[in-house]
Amino acid sequence: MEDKSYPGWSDESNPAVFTKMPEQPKEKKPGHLSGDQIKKFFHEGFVVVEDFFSPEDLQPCRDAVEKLVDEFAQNLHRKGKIQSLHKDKGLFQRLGAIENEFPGSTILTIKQSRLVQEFKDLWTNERLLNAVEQLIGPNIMGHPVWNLRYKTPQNEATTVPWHQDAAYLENSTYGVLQPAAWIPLLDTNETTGCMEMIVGGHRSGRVGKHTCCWADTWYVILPEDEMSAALGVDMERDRRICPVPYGGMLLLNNLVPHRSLPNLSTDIRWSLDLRWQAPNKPVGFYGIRQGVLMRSAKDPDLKVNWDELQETEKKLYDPDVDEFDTTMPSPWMEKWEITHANRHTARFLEYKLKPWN
Ligand SMILES: O=C(O)CCC(=O)C(=O)O
Ligand SMILES: [Fe+2]
Repeated sequence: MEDKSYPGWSDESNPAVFTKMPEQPKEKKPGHLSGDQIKKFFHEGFVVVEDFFSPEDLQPCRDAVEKLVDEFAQNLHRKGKIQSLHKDKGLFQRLGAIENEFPGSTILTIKQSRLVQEFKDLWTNERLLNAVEQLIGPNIMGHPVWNLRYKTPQNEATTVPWHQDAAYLENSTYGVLQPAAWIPLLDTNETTGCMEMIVGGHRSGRVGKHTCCWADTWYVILPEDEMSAALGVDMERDRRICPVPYGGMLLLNNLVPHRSLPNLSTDIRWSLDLRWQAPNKPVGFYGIRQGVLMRSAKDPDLKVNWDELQETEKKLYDPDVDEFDTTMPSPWMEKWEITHANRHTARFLEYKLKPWN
């Protein structure tokens, strides 16, 4: 018997939202995807677009990450958590060395999640928004969930198990197309830990029953047998490992199941994931942040007001908590059955009782 008692469970099914291509822009614009690429996005649930970004688009992000890591190291050093600043190490090594000296550093960097100007520029990159317009139409809002991922070598906390992105958000988004661009800052492949996708896993228009949490992480999991039963996919036939070279991106929708593979290399696999959706639909981020309008058909000169992304009074984390706390209490922990409790779920239960929730 299907257990319907978890708040995340829904028998809603919205296949057309995720499989039907919208009307295409009349005029051809820089960055536009080919007809085949758009068809692939809607039919397979994702598409790898190689050679999309120039080094001028991505180098500022690499530099910004380097600066963020430097500031992070300086802070740990000042507070006596690390003895060495590891300044001799470059972008692909330094955070790994810091993590070795002060385990949990990788998690602390995510919790900071600072949206610096360079990431804003990439998110609103003209050519990228032209491509997004082909997927969702001319009114475009940036979705409040974005990540800089720093997959340090052999680190469990950054190996994301099978999931549909919708499982992390409120049920009100189960029928909202929210395309994501996954943009690596180096060549990614099976060794550095690229993504693995389930071709066509979005076609049923459903969200499978996820559970929480995987190992010592805050991630939800879509078990393989549930994926086959609920979404009608064949785990052996439909899985695809998706290497994405530097300069390329993987575009995916929020119902296609995917996971990220472990990083077996000695380099950090840095990537950014950015999302968009139509502005008149719910973003489903638990009232923590709203979206930010990036394009409006009515107002071609729209200036992006980044203040729209500011956190509301609801916080993801306790503002007074120890800055070196490495737990990630997360709102989706309430959506799914906790089949594996850990320090993150324990902290979530504790936080729920706090006044800002
Ligand atoms: O980058 C990863 O390891 C996982 C990314 C992911 O699941 C996403 O961007 O939706
Ligand atoms: Fe994801």
